[in-house]
Amino acid sequence: MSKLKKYVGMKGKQEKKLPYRSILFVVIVIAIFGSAIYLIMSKSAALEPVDKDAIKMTISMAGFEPNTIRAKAGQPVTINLINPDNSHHTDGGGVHNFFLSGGLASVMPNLNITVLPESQKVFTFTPTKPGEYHWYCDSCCGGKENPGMHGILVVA
Ligand SMILES: [Cu+2]
Repeated sequence: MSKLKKYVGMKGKQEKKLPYRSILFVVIVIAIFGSAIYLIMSKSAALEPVDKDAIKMTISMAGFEPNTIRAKAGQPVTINLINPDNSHHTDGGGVHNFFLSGGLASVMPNLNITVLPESQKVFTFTPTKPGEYHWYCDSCCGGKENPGMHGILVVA
């Protein structure tokens, strides 16, 4: 048998193995991507707000819900902020926050409330002057630049 024949023989064997290896490769790729998608999409059972009297607000990659709240000057506002996202999000690790600047005149307290993945926080503040105050999430998807991560507090 010449060297050339041996080589051709080996090549033939390799070609027979190829479909099996291709299938294995595809299965592994599907398993890896499937797990990644599952980890990102899976959410724990909806978190029930710990404070039933507070305004229930959800913050996730979909934005704030609700994204408008109304209040009266001089009256305290309590928000129960729930973050249902898990920590497998690559953008910000599933952490969100509620950032509201009272501005230079300090007619509103400055708020910077961070909510870790799959958890919630209750916070209270008292707006002192009527007006519209803008809040946003500063920890994901470009933060302030992301048009979906905003909300308006209307104080009468
Ligand atoms: Cu966010």
